[in-house]
Amino acid sequence: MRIVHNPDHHRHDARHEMYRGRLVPCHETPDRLAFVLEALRQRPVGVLSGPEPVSDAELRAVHAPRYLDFLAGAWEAWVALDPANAALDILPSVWPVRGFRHDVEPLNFAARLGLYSFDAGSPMVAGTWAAARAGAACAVTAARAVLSGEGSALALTRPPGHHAGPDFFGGYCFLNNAALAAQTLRDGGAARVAVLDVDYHHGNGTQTIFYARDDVLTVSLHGDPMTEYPFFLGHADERGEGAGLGCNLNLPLPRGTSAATWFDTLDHAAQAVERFQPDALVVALGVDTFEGDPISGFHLRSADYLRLGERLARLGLPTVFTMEGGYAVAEVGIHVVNVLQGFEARAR
Ligand code: OKP
Ligand code: ZN
Repeated sequence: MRIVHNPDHHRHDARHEMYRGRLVPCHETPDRLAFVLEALRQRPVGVLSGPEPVSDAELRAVHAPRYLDFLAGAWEAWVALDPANAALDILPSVWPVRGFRHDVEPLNFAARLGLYSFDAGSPMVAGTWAAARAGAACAVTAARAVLSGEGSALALTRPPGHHAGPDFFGGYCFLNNAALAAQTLRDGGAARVAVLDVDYHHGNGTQTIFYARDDVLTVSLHGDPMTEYPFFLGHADERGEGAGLGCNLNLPLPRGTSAATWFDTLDHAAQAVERFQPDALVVALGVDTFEGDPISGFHLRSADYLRLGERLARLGLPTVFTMEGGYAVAEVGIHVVNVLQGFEARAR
């Protein structure tokens, strides 16, 4: 397994996210990746490398140019408002809901920030763009490695990506690494690609990016959006639209779901992937399904991640993993490496 590590991830090191009317410490922290690297030192299940560059054209295959321009210039615009802002994280506080216009990009920075976001939990700092762009490069590099015959690869990166849509950030995500990997696989010759999202939270960004397409199947099993973040997407009746009708599958599960039920549901997800007959698979790998996760509600235990890896390997597909959530920080490394080890044991 090839493991493409983001050398710039630590530049995204925000302080606070808005929660219940207060600014609370971020859950999505640089030490999450440090724990994965440490676990990989103890169990070297793959070969580490850095990312190759990603082009603007590759980013634009998934994200809107005006959104990319906004992200690239956000920190400078923020500091231009007031030099004192350099000591503060960027958080949005106004959004264009139903009836407001999305076609006109305002000049005001707070308004542009709101136009391109959907929550106040995803702070940006000076290094966010550099970190996110290097993460996108990891995802594209991992996909290129799989295209050139390596059986599997992991984009070992943060911030995560699966909540980021064509032109919006949120849920700690700015660029959709799983979607970029899937698009790279498509452009490199894979006629059909499946994205399987096993993070606790619905992969709303990935769903939205591919919703009208029949060349990329998106499958997500996740906490029921009636009670779980991101709340406004992820229901079972969202099946795709137009040519993409039937190419999106959501498998929402109640908060408190056991590992046994979760694995039964994973089987349904895996069968849907098999029916689609893809040439390659992208796994949006969140390990926030762990029973000890501080913000999630499923009950997987550490050994279950070995089983997850084995089940994914049974699909027998060239596979790109992208690192998504997981906030029981000290266990994130064990769980990610368990998935890779289970995958490699079965794939061999
Ligand atoms: C990102 B990923 C907790 C509120 C939840 C958003 C969760 C984003 C999860 N105070 N905030 O899917 O792991
Ligand atoms: Zn998550």
